[in-house]
Amino acid sequence: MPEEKETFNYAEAKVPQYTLPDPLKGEDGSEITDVGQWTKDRRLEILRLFEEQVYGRTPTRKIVHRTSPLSETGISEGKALRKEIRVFFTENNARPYMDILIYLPTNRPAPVPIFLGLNFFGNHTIDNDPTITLSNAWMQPREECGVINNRATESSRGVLASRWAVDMILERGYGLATIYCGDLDPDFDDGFQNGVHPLFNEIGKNRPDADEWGTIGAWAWGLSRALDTFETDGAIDHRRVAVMGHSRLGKTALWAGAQDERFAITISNNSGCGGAALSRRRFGETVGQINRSFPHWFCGNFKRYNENEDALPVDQHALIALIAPRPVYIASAEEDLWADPKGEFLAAKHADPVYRLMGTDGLQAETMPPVHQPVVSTIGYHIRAGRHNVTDYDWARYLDFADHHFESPSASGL
Ligand code: GTR
Repeated sequence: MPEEKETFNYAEAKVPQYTLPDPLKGEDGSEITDVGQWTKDRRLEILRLFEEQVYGRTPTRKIVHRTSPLSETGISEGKALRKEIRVFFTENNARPYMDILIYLPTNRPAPVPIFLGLNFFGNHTIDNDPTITLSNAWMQPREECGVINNRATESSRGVLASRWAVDMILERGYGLATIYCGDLDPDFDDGFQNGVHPLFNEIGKNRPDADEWGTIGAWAWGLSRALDTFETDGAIDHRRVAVMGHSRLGKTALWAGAQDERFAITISNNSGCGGAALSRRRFGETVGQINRSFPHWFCGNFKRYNENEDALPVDQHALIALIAPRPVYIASAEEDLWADPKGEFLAAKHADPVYRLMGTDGLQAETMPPVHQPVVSTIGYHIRAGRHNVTDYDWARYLDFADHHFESPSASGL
Protein backbone atom coordinates (compact mmCIF):
# COMPACT_ATOMS: atom_id res chain seq x y z
CA MET A 1 0.00 0.00 0.00
CA PRO A 2 1.23 3.55 -0.70
CA GLU A 3 2.70 5.31 2.30
CA GLU A 4 0.55 8.22 3.47
CA LYS A 5 0.90 11.03 0.95
CA GLU A 6 0.79 13.57 3.80
CA THR A 7 4.17 12.46 5.11
CA PHE A 8 5.97 13.65 1.98
CA ASN A 9 7.51 17.04 1.34
CA TYR A 10 5.37 19.79 -0.16
CA ALA A 11 7.45 22.74 1.06
CA GLU A 12 9.72 24.44 -1.43
CA ALA A 13 11.99 25.43 1.46
CA LYS A 14 12.60 21.76 2.21
CA VAL A 15 13.73 20.86 -1.29
CA PRO A 16 17.35 19.78 -0.82
CA GLN A 17 20.31 21.27 -2.66
CA TYR A 18 21.00 19.20 -5.73
CA THR A 19 23.12 19.20 -8.87
CA LEU A 20 21.61 17.86 -12.08
CA PRO A 21 23.69 15.77 -14.46
CA ASP A 22 24.47 17.99 -17.45
CA PRO A 23 22.97 16.52 -20.64
CA LEU A 24 25.60 18.41 -22.59
CA LYS A 25 28.53 16.83 -20.78
CA GLY A 26 29.50 13.26 -21.68
CA GLU A 27 30.23 10.58 -19.09
CA ASP A 28 33.92 11.05 -19.95
CA GLY A 29 33.62 14.77 -19.14
CA SER A 30 33.62 15.97 -22.75
CA GLU A 31 31.57 19.06 -23.63
CA ILE A 32 28.85 18.46 -26.22
CA THR A 33 28.90 21.48 -28.52
CA ASP A 34 27.50 20.30 -31.83
CA VAL A 35 24.52 18.38 -33.14
CA GLY A 36 26.62 15.46 -34.35
CA GLN A 37 28.14 14.85 -30.92
CA TRP A 38 24.66 14.95 -29.40
CA THR A 39 22.95 12.61 -31.85
CA LYS A 40 25.81 10.15 -32.34
CA ASP A 41 27.26 10.03 -28.83
CA ARG A 42 25.63 11.74 -25.89
CA ARG A 43 22.01 11.05 -26.82
CA LEU A 44 22.74 7.35 -27.10
CA GLU A 45 24.66 7.42 -23.82
CA ILE A 46 21.67 9.00 -22.03
CA LEU A 47 19.23 6.62 -23.70
CA ARG A 48 21.34 3.70 -22.48
CA LEU A 49 21.36 5.09 -18.92
CA PHE A 50 17.57 5.36 -18.91
CA GLU A 51 17.36 1.82 -20.28
CA GLU A 52 19.74 0.29 -17.77
CA GLN A 53 18.87 2.31 -14.67
CA VAL A 54 15.30 3.58 -14.96
CA TYR A 55 12.78 1.92 -17.33
CA GLY A 56 14.74 -1.13 -18.47
CA ARG A 57 15.76 -2.12 -21.97
CA THR A 58 12.96 -2.72 -24.45
CA PRO A 59 13.45 -5.86 -26.55
CA THR A 60 14.12 -5.13 -30.18
CA ARG A 61 13.30 -8.59 -31.49
CA LYS A 62 10.35 -8.52 -33.85
CA ILE A 63 7.46 -10.78 -32.97
CA VAL A 64 4.26 -11.75 -34.70
CA HIS A 65 2.14 -8.77 -35.38
CA ARG A 66 -1.18 -9.47 -37.05
CA THR A 67 -4.09 -7.09 -37.26
CA SER A 68 -7.73 -7.88 -37.64
CA PRO A 69 -10.57 -5.35 -37.97
CA LEU A 70 -13.22 -5.58 -35.25
CA SER A 71 -15.66 -2.87 -36.28
CA GLU A 72 -16.11 0.22 -38.41
CA THR A 73 -18.97 2.69 -37.90
CA GLY A 74 -19.84 6.11 -39.28
CA ILE A 75 -20.49 8.63 -36.48
CA SER A 76 -21.21 12.35 -36.01
CA GLU A 77 -23.71 12.45 -38.92
CA GLY A 78 -21.14 11.06 -41.29
CA LYS A 79 -18.40 13.52 -40.36
CA ALA A 80 -16.27 10.89 -38.66
CA LEU A 81 -15.47 7.23 -38.52
CA ARG A 82 -14.95 5.02 -35.50
CA LYS A 83 -13.13 1.77 -35.93
CA GLU A 84 -11.59 -0.93 -33.75
CA ILE A 85 -8.59 -3.01 -34.71
CA ARG A 86 -7.25 -6.01 -32.82
CA VAL A 87 -3.48 -6.49 -32.95
CA PHE A 88 -2.35 -10.03 -32.13
CA PHE A 89 1.15 -10.74 -30.87
CA THR A 90 1.08 -14.53 -31.26
CA GLU A 91 0.10 -17.04 -33.95
CA ASN A 92 -3.11 -17.92 -32.15
CA ASN A 93 -5.93 -15.62 -31.14
CA ALA A 94 -5.21 -15.73 -27.41
CA ARG A 95 -3.98 -12.89 -25.23
CA PRO A 96 -1.84 -10.91 -25.20
CA TYR A 97 -3.39 -8.80 -27.94
CA MET A 98 -4.32 -5.15 -27.99
CA ASP A 99 -7.47 -3.48 -29.26
CA ILE A 100 -6.98 -0.03 -30.79
CA LEU A 101 -10.03 2.22 -30.82
CA ILE A 102 -9.63 4.83 -33.56
CA TYR A 103 -11.66 7.93 -34.40
CA LEU A 104 -10.98 9.73 -37.66
CA PRO A 105 -12.58 12.84 -39.11
CA THR A 106 -13.81 12.00 -42.61
CA ASN A 107 -14.50 15.59 -43.66
CA ARG A 108 -10.78 16.41 -43.94
CA PRO A 109 -8.31 15.40 -46.60
CA ALA A 110 -6.67 12.07 -45.69
CA PRO A 111 -4.29 11.21 -44.23
CA VAL A 112 -5.08 12.98 -40.96
CA PRO A 113 -2.78 13.61 -37.97
CA ILE A 114 -3.69 11.66 -34.87
CA PHE A 115 -3.32 11.65 -31.08
CA LEU A 116 -2.43 8.29 -29.58
CA GLY A 117 -2.72 7.47 -25.89
CA LEU A 118 -3.21 4.58 -23.53
CA ASN A 119 -6.21 4.51 -21.21
CA PHE A 120 -6.67 3.18 -17.65
CA PHE A 121 -9.91 1.15 -17.75
CA GLY A 122 -10.64 -0.01 -21.28
CA ASN A 123 -11.53 1.64 -24.59
CA HIS A 124 -15.22 1.50 -23.74
CA THR A 125 -14.65 3.95 -20.85
CA ILE A 126 -13.49 6.83 -23.03
CA ASP A 127 -16.81 7.45 -24.76
CA ASN A 128 -20.49 6.80 -24.04
CA ASP A 129 -20.97 4.98 -27.33
CA PRO A 130 -22.65 1.65 -26.35
CA THR A 131 -21.30 -0.17 -29.39
CA ILE A 132 -17.62 0.04 -28.43
CA THR A 133 -16.32 -3.44 -27.54
CA LEU A 134 -16.48 -3.90 -23.78
CA SER A 135 -13.03 -5.01 -22.62
CA ASN A 136 -12.86 -8.46 -21.04
CA ALA A 137 -9.29 -7.95 -19.82
CA TRP A 138 -8.12 -7.87 -16.20
CA MET A 139 -8.71 -4.47 -14.57
CA GLN A 140 -7.66 -2.96 -11.28
CA PRO A 141 -10.57 -3.17 -8.85
CA ARG A 142 -12.47 0.14 -8.92
CA GLU A 143 -16.17 -0.02 -8.26
CA GLU A 144 -16.83 3.62 -9.16
CA CYS A 145 -15.41 2.83 -12.60
CA GLY A 146 -17.76 -0.14 -12.99
CA VAL A 147 -15.05 -2.75 -12.43
CA ILE A 148 -16.31 -5.72 -10.45
CA ASN A 149 -14.15 -8.78 -9.69
CA ASN A 150 -11.39 -7.31 -11.83
CA ARG A 151 -13.60 -7.17 -14.91
CA ALA A 152 -15.36 -4.26 -16.61
CA THR A 153 -19.15 -4.24 -16.54
CA GLU A 154 -21.68 -2.40 -18.74
CA SER A 155 -21.80 0.34 -16.10
CA SER A 156 -18.20 1.25 -16.87
CA ARG A 157 -19.06 2.57 -20.32
CA GLY A 158 -18.05 6.19 -20.67
CA VAL A 159 -16.86 6.57 -17.05
CA LEU A 160 -13.69 8.34 -18.16
CA ALA A 161 -15.21 10.19 -21.13
CA SER A 162 -14.43 13.57 -19.56
CA ARG A 163 -10.73 12.83 -20.04
CA TRP A 164 -11.00 12.30 -23.80
CA ALA A 165 -12.30 15.27 -25.76
CA VAL A 166 -13.36 13.11 -28.70
CA ASP A 167 -15.68 15.67 -30.33
CA MET A 168 -13.26 18.56 -29.91
CA ILE A 169 -10.40 16.54 -31.38
CA LEU A 170 -12.48 15.47 -34.40
CA GLU A 171 -13.86 18.98 -34.97
CA ARG A 172 -10.33 20.31 -35.11
CA GLY A 173 -9.39 17.84 -37.81
CA TYR A 174 -7.44 15.31 -35.79
CA GLY A 175 -7.90 11.63 -35.20
CA LEU A 176 -7.70 9.91 -31.83
CA ALA A 177 -6.50 6.40 -31.07
CA THR A 178 -6.49 4.69 -27.69
CA ILE A 179 -5.58 1.32 -26.20
CA TYR A 180 -6.24 -0.15 -22.76
CA CYS A 181 -2.82 -0.30 -21.05
CA GLY A 182 -3.74 -3.63 -19.43
CA ASP A 183 -3.94 -5.25 -22.88
CA LEU A 184 -0.14 -4.88 -22.93
CA ASP A 185 0.55 -5.53 -19.28
CA PRO A 186 -2.00 -5.67 -16.46
CA ASP A 187 -1.07 -3.05 -13.86
CA PHE A 188 -0.04 -5.19 -10.90
CA ASP A 189 3.14 -6.82 -9.69
CA ASP A 190 2.94 -10.45 -10.78
CA GLY A 191 6.61 -11.01 -11.59
CA PHE A 192 5.91 -10.29 -15.26
CA GLN A 193 4.07 -13.55 -15.85
CA ASN A 194 1.30 -11.99 -17.93
CA GLY A 195 1.05 -9.31 -20.62
CA VAL A 196 3.69 -9.13 -23.33
CA HIS A 197 6.78 -9.78 -21.16
CA PRO A 198 6.72 -13.60 -21.39
CA LEU A 199 6.76 -13.37 -25.20
CA PHE A 200 10.32 -12.09 -24.95
CA ASN A 201 11.77 -14.36 -22.27
CA GLU A 202 14.85 -16.19 -23.48
CA ILE A 203 14.78 -19.95 -22.94
CA GLY A 204 15.13 -20.80 -19.26
CA LYS A 205 14.26 -17.31 -18.08
CA ASN A 206 10.96 -16.44 -16.50
CA ARG A 207 11.29 -12.75 -15.74
CA PRO A 208 13.21 -9.74 -17.05
CA ASP A 209 16.70 -9.01 -15.67
CA ALA A 210 17.32 -5.93 -13.50
CA ASP A 211 18.18 -3.83 -16.55
CA GLU A 212 15.25 -5.06 -18.65
CA TRP A 213 11.81 -3.56 -19.14
CA GLY A 214 9.11 -3.27 -16.54
CA THR A 215 5.49 -2.39 -17.07
CA ILE A 216 6.08 1.16 -18.31
CA GLY A 217 8.49 -0.31 -20.86
CA ALA A 218 5.84 -2.77 -22.06
CA TRP A 219 3.22 -0.04 -22.33
CA ALA A 220 5.62 2.15 -24.35
CA TRP A 221 6.42 -0.81 -26.59
CA GLY A 222 2.70 -1.16 -27.32
CA LEU A 223 2.48 2.47 -28.38
CA SER A 224 5.20 1.82 -30.94
CA ARG A 225 3.33 -1.24 -32.21
CA ALA A 226 0.26 0.94 -32.67
CA LEU A 227 2.38 3.32 -34.70
CA ASP A 228 3.48 0.35 -36.84
CA THR A 229 -0.15 -0.26 -37.71
CA PHE A 230 -0.70 3.42 -38.57
CA GLU A 231 2.10 3.09 -41.12
CA THR A 232 -0.11 0.67 -43.03
CA ASP A 233 -3.31 2.74 -42.78
CA GLY A 234 -3.76 5.24 -45.60
CA ALA A 235 -6.28 7.27 -43.58
CA ILE A 236 -3.73 8.12 -40.85
CA ASP A 237 -0.72 10.38 -41.28
CA HIS A 238 1.90 8.31 -39.47
CA ARG A 239 4.35 11.21 -39.73
CA ARG A 240 2.06 13.36 -37.60
CA VAL A 241 1.36 11.20 -34.58
CA ALA A 242 1.21 12.88 -31.16
CA VAL A 243 1.72 10.39 -28.34
CA MET A 244 -0.05 11.53 -25.19
CA GLY A 245 -0.61 10.15 -21.71
CA HIS A 246 -1.82 11.06 -18.24
CA SER A 247 -0.04 10.26 -14.99
CA ARG A 248 1.55 6.77 -15.15
CA LEU A 249 0.57 6.76 -18.80
CA GLY A 250 2.23 10.19 -19.16
CA LYS A 251 5.46 8.67 -17.88
CA THR A 252 4.87 6.04 -20.56
CA ALA A 253 4.26 8.61 -23.32
CA LEU A 254 7.57 10.31 -22.49
CA TRP A 255 9.46 7.02 -22.55
CA ALA A 256 7.78 6.07 -25.85
CA GLY A 257 8.60 9.47 -27.39
CA ALA A 258 12.19 9.27 -26.15
CA GLN A 259 12.82 5.83 -27.63
CA ASP A 260 10.82 5.94 -30.84
CA GLU A 261 11.77 8.88 -33.03
CA ARG A 262 8.79 8.29 -35.29
CA PHE A 263 6.55 10.02 -32.73
CA ALA A 264 6.29 13.59 -34.02
CA ILE A 265 4.96 15.13 -30.79
CA THR A 266 5.10 13.85 -27.21
CA ILE A 267 2.67 15.06 -24.54
CA SER A 268 2.98 14.48 -20.81
CA ASN A 269 -0.12 15.26 -18.76
CA ASN A 270 0.60 15.41 -14.99
CA SER A 271 3.20 12.64 -15.29
CA GLY A 272 5.09 13.48 -12.07
CA CYS A 273 7.71 11.22 -10.50
CA GLY A 274 9.43 8.99 -13.06
CA GLY A 275 7.82 11.15 -15.77
CA ALA A 276 8.49 14.85 -16.24
CA ALA A 277 9.29 15.76 -12.60
CA LEU A 278 12.90 16.02 -11.42
CA SER A 279 13.61 13.15 -9.02
CA ARG A 280 16.30 15.05 -7.11
CA ARG A 281 13.80 17.59 -5.79
CA ARG A 282 12.15 14.92 -3.63
CA PHE A 283 8.94 17.01 -3.69
CA GLY A 284 5.72 15.01 -3.45
CA GLU A 285 6.18 11.46 -4.70
CA THR A 286 9.76 10.18 -4.46
CA VAL A 287 11.70 7.43 -6.20
CA GLY A 288 11.62 5.23 -3.08
CA GLN A 289 7.89 5.72 -2.69
CA ILE A 290 7.04 4.95 -6.32
CA ASN A 291 9.23 1.84 -6.32
CA ARG A 292 7.61 0.54 -3.14
CA SER A 293 4.06 1.20 -4.37
CA PHE A 294 4.61 0.07 -7.94
CA PRO A 295 7.63 -2.27 -7.99
CA HIS A 296 6.72 -3.40 -11.51
CA TRP A 297 6.66 -0.03 -13.29
CA PHE A 298 10.41 0.56 -13.60
CA CYS A 299 13.34 -1.84 -13.96
CA GLY A 300 14.99 -3.66 -11.05
CA ASN A 301 18.01 -1.35 -11.09
CA PHE A 302 15.85 1.73 -10.42
CA LYS A 303 15.42 0.50 -6.83
CA ARG A 304 19.09 1.40 -6.25
CA TYR A 305 17.99 5.01 -6.14
CA ASN A 306 15.40 4.71 -3.37
CA GLU A 307 16.28 7.54 -0.94
CA ASN A 308 19.44 7.84 -3.06
CA GLU A 309 18.38 10.15 -5.90
CA ASP A 310 21.72 11.96 -6.13
CA ALA A 311 23.33 8.75 -7.33
CA LEU A 312 21.13 8.65 -10.43
CA PRO A 313 23.32 9.16 -13.52
CA VAL A 314 20.38 10.98 -15.16
CA ASP A 315 17.37 13.00 -14.06
CA GLN A 316 14.09 13.48 -15.84
CA HIS A 317 15.17 16.63 -17.76
CA ALA A 318 17.46 14.31 -19.69
CA LEU A 319 14.45 12.16 -20.66
CA ILE A 320 12.80 15.22 -22.20
CA ALA A 321 16.09 16.09 -23.92
CA LEU A 322 16.07 12.67 -25.62
CA ILE A 323 12.99 13.81 -27.53
CA ALA A 324 14.78 16.83 -29.05
CA PRO A 325 14.37 18.38 -31.57
CA ARG A 326 10.83 16.99 -31.80
CA PRO A 327 8.15 19.05 -30.04
CA VAL A 328 7.30 18.00 -26.51
CA TYR A 329 4.58 19.36 -24.21
CA ILE A 330 4.64 19.15 -20.42
CA ALA A 331 1.41 19.94 -18.56
CA SER A 332 0.94 20.33 -14.82
CA ALA A 333 -2.04 20.98 -12.54
CA GLU A 334 -1.89 23.48 -9.70
CA GLU A 335 -3.30 21.21 -6.99
CA ASP A 336 -1.37 18.17 -8.14
CA LEU A 337 1.49 18.62 -5.69
CA TRP A 338 2.09 14.87 -5.57
CA ALA A 339 3.37 15.18 -9.17
CA ASP A 340 5.48 18.29 -8.35
CA PRO A 341 4.39 20.88 -10.95
CA LYS A 342 7.49 22.99 -10.37
CA GLY A 343 9.73 19.96 -10.82
CA GLU A 344 7.93 19.26 -14.12
CA PHE A 345 8.53 22.83 -15.29
CA LEU A 346 12.19 22.73 -14.23
CA ALA A 347 12.78 19.49 -16.11
CA ALA A 348 11.40 21.14 -19.25
CA LYS A 349 13.63 24.14 -18.56
CA HIS A 350 16.75 22.02 -18.11
CA ALA A 351 16.03 20.20 -21.38
CA ASP A 352 16.08 23.55 -23.15
CA PRO A 353 19.89 23.68 -23.80
CA VAL A 354 19.65 20.45 -25.82
CA TYR A 355 16.67 21.78 -27.79
CA ARG A 356 18.65 24.97 -28.52
CA LEU A 357 21.70 22.99 -29.58
CA MET A 358 19.40 21.19 -32.02
CA GLY A 359 18.46 24.54 -33.56
CA THR A 360 15.00 25.01 -32.07
CA ASP A 361 13.61 27.79 -29.88
CA GLY A 362 13.58 25.47 -26.84
CA LEU A 363 11.28 26.57 -24.02
CA GLN A 364 10.27 30.22 -24.37
CA ALA A 365 9.93 30.93 -20.65
CA GLU A 366 12.54 31.91 -18.11
CA THR A 367 10.35 31.23 -15.12
CA MET A 368 7.30 29.12 -14.43
CA PRO A 369 4.25 30.79 -16.00
CA PRO A 370 1.09 31.51 -13.97
CA VAL A 371 -1.91 29.21 -14.40
CA HIS A 372 -3.61 29.27 -17.81
CA GLN A 373 -0.76 31.03 -19.59
CA PRO A 374 0.54 28.32 -21.88
CA VAL A 375 4.02 28.53 -23.32
CA VAL A 376 4.01 27.53 -26.98
CA SER A 377 7.51 26.84 -28.30
CA THR A 378 9.24 23.61 -29.30
CA ILE A 379 9.01 22.67 -25.66
CA GLY A 380 5.45 23.56 -24.60
CA TYR A 381 4.29 23.96 -21.03
CA HIS A 382 1.21 24.89 -19.06
CA ILE A 383 -0.10 24.69 -15.55
CA ARG A 384 -3.86 24.80 -15.12
CA ALA A 385 -6.02 25.27 -12.07
CA GLY A 386 -7.39 22.14 -10.46
CA ARG A 387 -6.31 18.66 -9.59
CA HIS A 388 -4.64 15.62 -11.12
CA ASN A 389 -6.75 14.94 -14.21
CA VAL A 390 -7.08 15.50 -17.97
CA THR A 391 -9.58 18.22 -18.87
CA ASP A 392 -10.91 19.94 -21.98
CA TYR A 393 -8.58 22.82 -21.13
CA ASP A 394 -5.61 20.47 -21.48
CA TRP A 395 -6.87 19.04 -24.78
CA ALA A 396 -7.49 22.51 -26.23
CA ARG A 397 -3.84 23.37 -25.48
CA TYR A 398 -2.59 20.11 -27.04
CA LEU A 399 -4.60 20.85 -30.17
CA ASP A 400 -3.17 24.40 -30.33
CA PHE A 401 0.31 22.95 -29.89
CA ALA A 402 -0.25 20.41 -32.65
CA ASP A 403 -1.63 23.15 -34.93
CA HIS A 404 1.49 25.18 -34.21
CA HIS A 405 3.86 22.37 -35.14
CA PHE A 406 1.92 20.44 -37.76
CA GLU A 407 0.47 21.92 -40.87
CA SER A 408 -2.76 22.84 -39.14
CA PRO A 409 -5.77 20.71 -40.09
CA SER A 410 -7.86 23.22 -38.12
CA ALA A 411 -6.97 25.77 -40.79
CA SER A 412 -7.97 23.61 -43.73
CA GLY A 413 -11.22 25.52 -44.08
CA LEU A 414 -13.68 22.72 -43.40
C1 GTR B 1 -0.29 7.41 -8.31
C2 GTR B 1 1.21 7.40 -8.50
C3 GTR B 1 1.61 8.44 -9.49
C4 GTR B 1 0.74 8.44 -10.72
C5 GTR B 1 -0.71 8.10 -10.42
C6 GTR B 1 -1.55 7.70 -11.63
O1 GTR B 1 -0.72 6.55 -7.35
O2 GTR B 1 1.80 7.64 -7.25
O3 GTR B 1 2.97 8.28 -9.84
O4 GTR B 1 1.23 7.62 -11.69
O5 GTR B 1 -0.84 7.06 -9.54
O6 GTR B 1 -1.06 7.08 -12.57
O7 GTR B 1 -2.74 7.98 -11.60
